Amino acid sequence: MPEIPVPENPVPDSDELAAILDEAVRAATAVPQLSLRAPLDEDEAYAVQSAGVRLRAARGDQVVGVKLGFTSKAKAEQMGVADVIVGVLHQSMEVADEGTLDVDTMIHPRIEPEVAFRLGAAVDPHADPDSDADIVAAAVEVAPAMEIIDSRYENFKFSLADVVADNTSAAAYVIGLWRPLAQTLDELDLAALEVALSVDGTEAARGSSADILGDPLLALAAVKRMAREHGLELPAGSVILAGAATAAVPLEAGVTVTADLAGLGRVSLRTGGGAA
Ligand code: 0L1
Ligand code: MG
Repeated sequence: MPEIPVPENPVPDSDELAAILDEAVRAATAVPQLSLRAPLDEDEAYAVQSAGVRLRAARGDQVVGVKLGFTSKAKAEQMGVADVIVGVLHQSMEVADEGTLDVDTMIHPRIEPEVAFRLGAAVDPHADPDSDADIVAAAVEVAPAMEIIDSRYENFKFSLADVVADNTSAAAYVIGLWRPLAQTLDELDLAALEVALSVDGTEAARGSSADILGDPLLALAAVKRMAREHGLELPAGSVILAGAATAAVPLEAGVTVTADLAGLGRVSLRTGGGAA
């Protein structure tokens, strides 16, 4: 009888890979890059991300929105990528404005100032694929925001597929006061807001909302396209994090971090944790 060869290292499926990252989140312990264990293409990486979203949803951690990554030219060039990436925001990731985030629940968190939008109506990503008019009309509110990213990989080191599988490092977010988008656009040029990130009152990073795809409003079209390509839904109420306006800053315990987006407003959080 011919011998059937047994592969020495069978490629784990997306549920197994998602479980590794999920456990890394829950244990706040970094893991080796998935791509070192098995080569992943972009579709496989998004399949791992979706499997991770299902794991959280099965625990009752609802999906509340989406986020874009690699929206700044500098970060995209650094990663050698030509397109944005998309991740999923869960209810448990939300921190109230001026609230407290326990950094001991994270591995090596970093924080970045962002612009957030909220959809007042559902958008079908497959409707009118060449137009962004529906998502622009559905985006009724805008707010200053900060995202906390926390790569689940050792040394915050990853390939493009790794970071997509890891839900684009999404870990937490905080949103300031929502304002009506239409009125805000009459008063402000959303593409030219000066943005400052400070830690305990000392400036840690400065940039411009122009760093977000040239104009944060362009994130809406990008979100619709990425949702269509990667099977995400955009129900009414969805929060959209458009991208970072400065480089991300390491987040320590026992500090207050504030993002000031000139004209749009400010948002802040305190950090707890740091127990020896
Ligand atoms: O939100 C972001 O721009 C981060 C995307 C993932 C890359 C990273 O973790 O730095
Ligand atoms: Mg971000």
